[in-house]
Amino acid sequence: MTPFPERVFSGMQPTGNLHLGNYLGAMINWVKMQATHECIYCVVDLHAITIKHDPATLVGDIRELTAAYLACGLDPQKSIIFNQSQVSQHAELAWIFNCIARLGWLNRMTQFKEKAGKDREKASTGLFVYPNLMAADILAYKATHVPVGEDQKQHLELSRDIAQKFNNDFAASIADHGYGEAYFPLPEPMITGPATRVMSLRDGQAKMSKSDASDNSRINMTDDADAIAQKFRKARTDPEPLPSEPGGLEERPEADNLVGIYAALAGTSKESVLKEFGGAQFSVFKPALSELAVEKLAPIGAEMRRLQADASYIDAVLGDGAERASALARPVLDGAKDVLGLLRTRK
Ligand code: AQP
Repeated sequence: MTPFPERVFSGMQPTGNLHLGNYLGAMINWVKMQATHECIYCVVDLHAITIKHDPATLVGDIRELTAAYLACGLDPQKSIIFNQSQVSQHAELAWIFNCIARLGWLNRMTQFKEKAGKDREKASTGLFVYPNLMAADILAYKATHVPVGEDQKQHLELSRDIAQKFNNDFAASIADHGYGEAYFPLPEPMITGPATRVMSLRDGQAKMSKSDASDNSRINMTDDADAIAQKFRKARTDPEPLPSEPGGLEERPEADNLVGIYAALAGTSKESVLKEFGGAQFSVFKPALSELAVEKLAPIGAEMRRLQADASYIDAVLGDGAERASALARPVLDGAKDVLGLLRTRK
């Protein structure tokens, strides 16, 4: 396979309610990767319109998510930060991928089934082909590494299948155009955050999620100290004290989740959390967890509020990022068109 230079791409939807799972599962990793890689971080607003949305709030949600990126430590000098709809190559490449991906592949996507719910016939076709747009987001930059939470593993596999099929189906044309053996890399999922699957505070079997109707199920990045303490106080648990070894968390999903959150926030392991709290009741552990969460999240929330008050700064970051992203994506899309045999008369 042609070697591709390492490049990181990831994104989040501006659908509000950014939560601790998004932070621990993805964002923490994104920040770290800036030190070692060329990184591109996108606010994927075209994905946000695959479900019912309110045009009156979307712009604010885009700015809020951008403020969260910056407040968590993404640096627009080091990384490219932009919103997807300002770089038209994403949508164009997604159309090409609509013609590459097979219906059977998309029919297997569990996230579509969950999000479409019982009334699948009423889901938008955009929601169905969402993974093709995600593949385009990544491959428009020939990105090689994609840091995400565990729930995105299946979509990443589909991105790899699309890249592989494009490379196989058009191998001769790819070689004729001087691109060697492969036009697109097979992007690697990086599911390596401190907590790749943070669970709901109300149900240890369900993922913490933006769309859960219960706000008590998640810690939002904008929650204040009182809300955080109240949500952890109300978090579902069992009546047993904490065990002193991680093995004792098996069959105790709620306890396992809270210990995992503590470990991720403290930058340590579950084992060392249990060394400290083994034998303790939740009445002792939950306040300690709240205190730690407030210590880590309050500065981020405050910085988000400060940045959000300056919409022109946020817009300038996104505008500059979109220019830089377009400059990278344009030749990739042009090359894909050449490989497909489409005629380009405009430079
Ligand atoms: N609970 C989670 N634990 C760890 N990582 C998580 N992620 C999401 N939930 C958890 C990761 O965060 C990023 C969010 O990407 P997105 O905004 O495109 O996804 P989304 O579907 O809008 O966000 P949610 O929170 O998953 O909302 P729901 O469940 O309502 O659809 C991804 O990297 C994801 O893996």
